[in-house]
Amino acid sequence: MRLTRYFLPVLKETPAEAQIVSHRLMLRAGMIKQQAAGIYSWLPLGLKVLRRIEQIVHEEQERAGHIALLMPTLQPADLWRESGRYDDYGEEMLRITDRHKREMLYGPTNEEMITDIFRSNVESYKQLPLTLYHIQWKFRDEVRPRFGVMRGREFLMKDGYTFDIDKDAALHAYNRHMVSYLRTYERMGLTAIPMRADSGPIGGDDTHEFLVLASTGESEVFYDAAVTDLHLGDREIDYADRAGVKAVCDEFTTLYARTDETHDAALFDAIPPERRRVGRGIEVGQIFYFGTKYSDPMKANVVNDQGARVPVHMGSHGIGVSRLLGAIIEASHDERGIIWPEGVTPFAVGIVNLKQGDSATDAACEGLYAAVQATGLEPLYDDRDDRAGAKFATMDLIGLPWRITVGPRGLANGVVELTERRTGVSVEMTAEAAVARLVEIYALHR
Ligand code: P5A
Repeated sequence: MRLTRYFLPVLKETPAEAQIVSHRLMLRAGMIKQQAAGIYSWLPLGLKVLRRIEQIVHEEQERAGHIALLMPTLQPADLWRESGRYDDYGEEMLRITDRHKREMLYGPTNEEMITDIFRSNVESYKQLPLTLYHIQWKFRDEVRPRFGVMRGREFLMKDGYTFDIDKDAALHAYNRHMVSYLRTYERMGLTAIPMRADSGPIGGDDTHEFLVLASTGESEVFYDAAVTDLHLGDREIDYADRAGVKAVCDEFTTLYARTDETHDAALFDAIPPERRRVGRGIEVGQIFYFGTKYSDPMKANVVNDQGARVPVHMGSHGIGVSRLLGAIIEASHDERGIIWPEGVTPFAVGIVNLKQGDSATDAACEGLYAAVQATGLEPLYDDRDDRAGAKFATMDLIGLPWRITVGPRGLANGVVELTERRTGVSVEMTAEAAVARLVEIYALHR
């Protein structure tokens, strides 16, 4: 993409309404525009990151054997009457009446609808286990929408639903989700810690939230510092291996890590004092096992191997896809702007032309632009006729992890400059070497 042909409405001023850094930077970098309280348009740069996050979520869900579908945003109220949640959900639910006076709602989550799909189509235990998920917009009429996409009213969620014949199988589905989520967050450059949590309106006894540590987080968290050293890395996971998947979950949930909802002071005090931490965290996902809470009232039964009809054991598993943009920025920025981890960056590299209009420099930039594209990576070429300082400021603000600077002086020596956004370290090399280096770097994030 050439910047002169792109739509990147960056703001010079810091927007007064934004209280936290991720909200400020998303507005300044021209990623989102607020349309009403907690409701945003996704401008091209914001949409690109959102799509990258979705892509990682899809890849990791498919890897775990989970199947994508797509349910609508609007749902009939009657389904929610069947589960008893229509009245329970309260004012957070946006209720709508259509022209035929039928009661509808904008879905805050999809347990009822997926249970309806299941009961209409699945008869036998032989069709289990089954995990269906989608990535779809949700609406929750939060009292205090704030912090930009972090607590929106309309927000994008990945929500997956598991159907199993018994509790053991359902807990394996729960564990599979925990591991697939750990992989998902790591690919986004995040450390998200699973913490025992409270189930709220979704229900059930077994539930973990995934928290990214950040001083601006809405949840208070208590943890053993050693949990922050745990990483999945590139180990192979066999999602069919119940014991193996459980062992990974045990590794990540044995050390103390809880939110204020489930905090236990006695257990916390048992941690060696130098490892005790109290902080704040951003909830980027939550998983639930709730047994037959929905399958019982909604009669989602299957025939078991004894020929009896039994309600299925269910769980639901969510990732805050749009919230993740805010969480990643909270975890990765400096005073000049965003620093995207390679896994989610909107463009692989920024190309800065220091002397637009100089034929040799323009030609070198064009050649580099084509060479990067030929590798399958996407460059953003700042081809504006502007000062070097202004170009660097834009690149730093929008946070591309790598920048190649091309100017007449370097070209006279046959080199360009490759700069890492995170460290600010610049290295001179030939244009070919810079492209080869980028290919190496991004191969690690596929
Ligand atoms: C699990 C999937 C559920 O709704 N039902 C389907 C279950 N869980 S949850 O914890 O309530 O939401 C899942 C994740 O969605 C994000 N989230 C939000 N993101 C932005 N703005 C909001 N108002 C908002 N509310 C929830 C969180 O990341 C949460 O973990």
